[in-house]
Amino acid sequence: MIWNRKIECATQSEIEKLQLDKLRKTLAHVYDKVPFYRTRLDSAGLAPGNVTSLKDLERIPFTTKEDLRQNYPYDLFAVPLSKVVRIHASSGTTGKPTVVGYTRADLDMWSECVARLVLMTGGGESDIAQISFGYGLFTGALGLHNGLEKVGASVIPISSGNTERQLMVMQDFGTTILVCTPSYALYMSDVAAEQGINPRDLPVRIAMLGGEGHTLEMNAEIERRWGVIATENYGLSEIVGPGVSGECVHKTGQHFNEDFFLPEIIDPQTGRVLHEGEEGELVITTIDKEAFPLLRYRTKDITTLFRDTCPCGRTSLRMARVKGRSDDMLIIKGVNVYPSQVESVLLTMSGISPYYQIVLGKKGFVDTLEVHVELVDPSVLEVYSELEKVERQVAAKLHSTLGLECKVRLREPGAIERTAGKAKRVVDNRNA
Ligand code: DLL
Repeated sequence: MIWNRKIECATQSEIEKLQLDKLRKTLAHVYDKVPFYRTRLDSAGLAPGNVTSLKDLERIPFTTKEDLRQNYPYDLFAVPLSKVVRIHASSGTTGKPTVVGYTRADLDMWSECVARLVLMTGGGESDIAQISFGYGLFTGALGLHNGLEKVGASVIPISSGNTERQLMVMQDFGTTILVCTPSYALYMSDVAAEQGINPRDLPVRIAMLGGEGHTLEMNAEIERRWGVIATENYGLSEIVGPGVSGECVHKTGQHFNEDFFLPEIIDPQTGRVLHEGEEGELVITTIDKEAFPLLRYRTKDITTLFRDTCPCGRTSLRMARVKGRSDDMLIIKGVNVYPSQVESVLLTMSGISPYYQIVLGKKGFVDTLEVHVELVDPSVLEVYSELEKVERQVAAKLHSTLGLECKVRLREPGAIERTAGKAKRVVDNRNA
């Protein structure tokens, strides 16, 4: 399979024409089939037939996770269940999950999206892909699975966990593409080292990482440990799962599948639409889905969209690494901090490992921030003066970068919880 040059190298005006056409079809479809959207569009005074430009999108009200919850499980489906061939749900741990259905055509569209991402990382039919995301309601595993099969790779659906076995399979089956979260790639490399395996000696050549954010520094660390090219891909279950955007080998930002998903960036506070190049919350309208179309869905992910030439030749809109979720942004003593900023600082310091956790507390009425991070060499913990020195160095670097005083607690190797899925970076004890 080769990539879809017609779409991926289209001019902006060709794409916009296609987007408008698909948007109008989507609006007509949801207006007809989903009472929730009909009411919303009526109240905005927007009949689908009156949409004549992409600018009209701004007149459509946002859809939020709360709307999805209130229509649980199937009220936003735009086709009868007899046409739905797959059901997934969000990985949220609190409350009811959000439920997403796919028709056969939706699954084909999803595979196409993911196949593009695989091809742009340099993957293809001669690859052996080990999928170390959890199979189940989570979209990560099956999403990558179908896209990798579509390009003809040999897929190993191992799922997440049992890390020793993961390494054995990698070695024995000759895995060339590793698919997992960045946290799990990191953790697997530690377990490999414990077992006397140098991950660089394994046949893996590409790591397709997604499902959670990771900084450039963490990306470089994973590439160094594994001796691979590690690309990032992004998506969310409400929209499709993985396949919304992903990096090519040049890693100049994630190519956005804009012929399927129409993105906007808004100011998360006011909802005002921002220009390309400005940072804000990503909002997505699906324009090629049958079962579960979403209009102007607020992802809560903070990023930037931009357009410039990429050496790979693709002209698609690109998306910067996600800085964090708007609801993960910490406001400590009036300073805004994203966990990713802490990660960037920690990974540039020697002597400490990439395992960290941000612990929030309260002293009186004031929020406190502690950064717990593991040492590479546990003997530092035994020499108090040395321990204090390293803690002070890390705290000073965090202070100068974040503009915020925080306490650093160095921990012994292995003290911070490992994960085969998405890492829990923030522990909030403020209301404990
Ligand atoms: O995590 C879908 C996915 C799976 C994407 C595997 C890529 C690979 P959810 O469980 O619904 O779906 O979580 C979606 O995870 O809104 C982001 O906050 C975060 N996220 C996913 N990928 C990235 C990424 C899947 N590359 C939520 N960078 C999203 C930053 C990411 N955050």
